[in-house]
This record gives sequence, structure tokens and C-alpha cells, in this order.
Amino acid sequence: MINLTIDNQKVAVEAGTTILEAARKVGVKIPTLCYLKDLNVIGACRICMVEVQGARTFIPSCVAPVAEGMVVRTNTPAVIAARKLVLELILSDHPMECLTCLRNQNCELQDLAKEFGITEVRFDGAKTEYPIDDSSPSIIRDPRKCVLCRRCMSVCTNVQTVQALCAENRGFDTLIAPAFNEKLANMECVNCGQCSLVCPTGAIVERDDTAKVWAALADPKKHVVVQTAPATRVQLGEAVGAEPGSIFTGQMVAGLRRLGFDKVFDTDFTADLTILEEGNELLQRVTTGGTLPMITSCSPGWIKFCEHFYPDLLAHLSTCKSPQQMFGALAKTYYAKKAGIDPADIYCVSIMPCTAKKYECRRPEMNSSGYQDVDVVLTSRELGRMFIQAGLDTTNLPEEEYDEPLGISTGAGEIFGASGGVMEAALRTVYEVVTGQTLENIDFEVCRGLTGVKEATVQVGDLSVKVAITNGLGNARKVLDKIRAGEADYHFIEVMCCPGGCIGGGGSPIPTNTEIRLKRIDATYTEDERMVLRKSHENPAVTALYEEFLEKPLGHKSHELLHTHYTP
Ligand code: HC1
Repeated sequence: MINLTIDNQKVAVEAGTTILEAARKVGVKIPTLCYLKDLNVIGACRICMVEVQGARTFIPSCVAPVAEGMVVRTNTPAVIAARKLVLELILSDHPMECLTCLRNQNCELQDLAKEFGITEVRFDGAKTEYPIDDSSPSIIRDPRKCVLCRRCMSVCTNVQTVQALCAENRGFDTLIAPAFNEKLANMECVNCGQCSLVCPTGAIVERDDTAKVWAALADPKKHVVVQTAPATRVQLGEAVGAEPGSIFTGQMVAGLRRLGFDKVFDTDFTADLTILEEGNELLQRVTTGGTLPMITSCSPGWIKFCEHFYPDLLAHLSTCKSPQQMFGALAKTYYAKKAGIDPADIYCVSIMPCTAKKYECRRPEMNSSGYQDVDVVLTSRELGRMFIQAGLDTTNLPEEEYDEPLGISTGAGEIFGASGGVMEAALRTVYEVVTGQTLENIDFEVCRGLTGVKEATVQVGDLSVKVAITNGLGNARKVLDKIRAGEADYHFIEVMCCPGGCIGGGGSPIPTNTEIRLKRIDATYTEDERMVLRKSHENPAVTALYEEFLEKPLGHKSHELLHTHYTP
């Protein structure tokens, strides 16, 4: 152990601990801006500097390791004055549009300015003039608000291995952008939005589509239906001020009705449907010598990643559309017919934890109803803002139920939101369909958790089904490279684009970190346990859908509406 003193407190920590982490252990808060634990530890912004006895300059505590006998002061007048100076210099090149910024009151720079009592900026110098990039359907980049912390680059390069962002130029002209300042829409950016999740300011934000939804709700000719993704119910509380891990299913449904949606439906319903289609597709591939391993296809950032980086593996993707898109196609066909509504009048809104879903709904093949199947996608953050704009006291709303029939679901649909959930849901169904026996223990613990690559072998009748589960594209890459090398003998692989699965999607409430992801995962499985039905094939509304409309899994209508294919 290393012994040191921080603000007159004796501290003993492991060798290799940084001064910042050592200080946190004894409750001393050192402010940070560029730092993000385990992701971005580069000492760039200098907000975290401290005095170390004997050192000639201030030391950036986030990168400096502790040393035996070190004497650290974190809050001397000189340190505080230096931090204020750094902040003023950052603010001197900031547009100061806080009141009109999407990140107003959820901005780390704004918090620091308040904490340090900055009431004026003494330096009236040059301003960064790079233009806003609004080319992406998912993400808006405003380099004027960038503090050059490089968190977005770190997550894009090191976690997602996409490398859509890099640092251009030097000094004051530094720009964090796609290479050659190309538009994001022209890049291999997969729209995952993880950059927007880690950006400390409003330099990278989700495209705000709330105005389109307000307009649709105000249009008396439109029948506005909404679907809510599995993960949204364990996120929405945070977006309106509740603690992470809060379950807001019933309040979210009630809030959506108060906003004026004509029907409040659930993506969990089509998650259940996906299991029937995808489970049967897997069995068909196994029994007829189809392409294996089969890989899940519900995460649109992952699909785009595969198209850019592994086009040779596209045949491995399940042909199932995502539950979001299956829902849109059914809303404008099955539901329209059942409710006697002209599909041209149906406006289909999705609430998703995901920025890539905004891109997915615009893909040209996603119009099998004859219209754009899903008209607009809002992230959990955007719905939180709508609830707040509407003056709803969401926390105290009475819990309400989803509408029928597209709002009926099972616990299996619910767990789609956590990494491993799609696999667990599939196993619950495939086991019973293949063996004809009741699965005694439906909790496949081996599928759960944040581990980047999980593997398991599950006995299903005579077949030992070998599965893999990945979350975060860097982890997907490891498994894909194994397939390419001919070293993967899996039958089925679940890939989720974002770390932790959709509960950590790029449209999630900010902050999202490991601790918060774990709380959302816990809440997800609590919801699953609370459900009366927990296996997709037991969903009575899905059974009725087949009887009344689709006929059978992988049937003609299913192929028309629920499946697609990807070409290099
Ligand atoms: Fe997801 Fe999915 S689980 S992709 O993470 O398959 O976004 O929540 O809605 O479509 O169901 C996201 C979540 C979501 C789809 C489902």
C-alpha cells in the first residue's frame, strides 16, 4: 500500500491509484471535466489539478499516480484560482447559449461555472467558428460547444471501434470531427449515440424530433399511436428526476395518454413476436443446413456496423426486422384493419433508448406497409423533455395499462432491453417448442450481466445449442473476427450495439455509467419477474395475431412485413 496525505487526511491506497481516485476514497471531491473513469483518462482539461508538495507545477490528479509520502492539497487559494482561470479560458471560446441548449441544466461545464462562482469571463478573444453538422438522422454536432475533452473520440474508438471521430488541426484550431471534417452522415458512423451520452456539454446531442410529435398530436386528422421500447420503462424515471433503477412503466403509459396519444402500445409485444419468428428461423437454419451462426438483427447500430466493417458476414444476420420495425409494419396493416382506420392517417411514434432507431426508421426497406412504417423516433431523453414541457408530475401519475392488442407482452419481451435478454427470451421459447416440455427454471443467469462476451451451451432436446452474447461493438468485433477465421462454432449470437444493451443506449438519460447500467438491469429483471407471462410463445395477443392475420411464423405475410435482407 502507498501512504500519502490529502488535505491533511492520511490515506493508504494501492500502488498505481491516481491522486484523483485516492481523494475520492476519502470523500475529497476534485472537480473534473475531460475525465471519465475507465474511458477517458488523459489529463487534458487541467480542471483537476492539485498542489503536490515539492512539485514545481500543479499536477493533473486524474493521471498522476500516488507516491509514498506524497503531500497533496486540493483546495488552496492558488489551486482554486488556477481552476477558475482554466474555466474562464474554456468559457471565453464557448457560445454561452445555455438557455437555448438541449443540455441546459444537464451540462458539466455549466455545473462547474456555477460551482466556481464564475459571473464574468475576463477574456474576450477569438471564437471557434466551425459549422454545425446536422447531416445525421440521429446526432447533431456543434463544434462551437466542444471543450476538446475527447470523450466522444474515446468511446467511438476504444469501446465501439468505429473511429468516426478524430482530432484535426492543432492548438486553438483543434476540431473533433470525422476525418477531413466530413459530414457524419457520409461516414461509417453507426448512429449509436454513445458520443452524445459521454459529451459533457451540448457539443454532440440527439436530433430533437419532439416538434414533429407535438404537431402530429395537434392534428385532428391523425391517429397517433406510440410504442415504448423495453428499456424505456427503466430509464424514463431518470429523465424526469427519479433515481436510477426506478420502474416507470405505468407512469409512462399514463403520461403518454395525457399527452394525447390515441393508443399507447408496447414494443415488448413485437419483441415477443420476434422470438417466434427468429426462433423458428434458427430452427430452420439448424435443420436445413442454413448459414450459422445466426446473429440477432434488432439493434440498428449493429446492423450498420456489420454493413460497413463485416459485409462478408451479412448472411449470418437473422432476416427478422427489429421489434420496432415489426411494430410499425403491423400498426399500419393489422391494427389499421382491425380498428378500421386508413393507414394513411396513422402516425406511428416510437420511444426508444436509442439514437440509431431514428436512422433505422428511415431506411428505405422499412416501408412494407406501403408507408414509412415508423414515422418518428424519440429517445428517452426527448420523451422526458415532453413530459416536463407538458407540466406533468410524472412521478405521481397513477399507473395505467397499455392498450390492447399491441400492448400485451411477456417478461421475455421486457428483458430484450438488457444484454443477454434476447438470447434468454429465445431459449425460453425454443426449449419448450423443440422438446414439448415445460422449462422448469426459466432464468438463464448465464446470459445476464455486463460482461462483454458471454458464452454458454444449453441442452435443447438432442441438440447442444452453443450461444454467444456480446454488448458494445468492440466486443462484437472479437466474436466476428472468430467467425471470419472459422473458429466460431456457435449456433446463435446476440449482438447489442451499446454497452449493457439498450438500457445503455445512446438515447438514454444522462449520466449513464456502469453503476447506473447495473441498476437499470436489475429493474429490468424485476419487471420480468412481476409479469404474469414470461415466455413469448405464451403471449395471447401474438397467438391471435397469427390466427387472425399472419397465419404462421415464417409464413408469406411474415416474410412480407416482418423480414428483410441485407446486401453488401
Ligand atoms: Fe432495444 Fe429492441 S431491445 S433494440 O435495445 O430488439 O432501442 O429497449 O426497442 O426494436 O424490443 C432499443 C430496447 C428495442 C427493438 C426491442
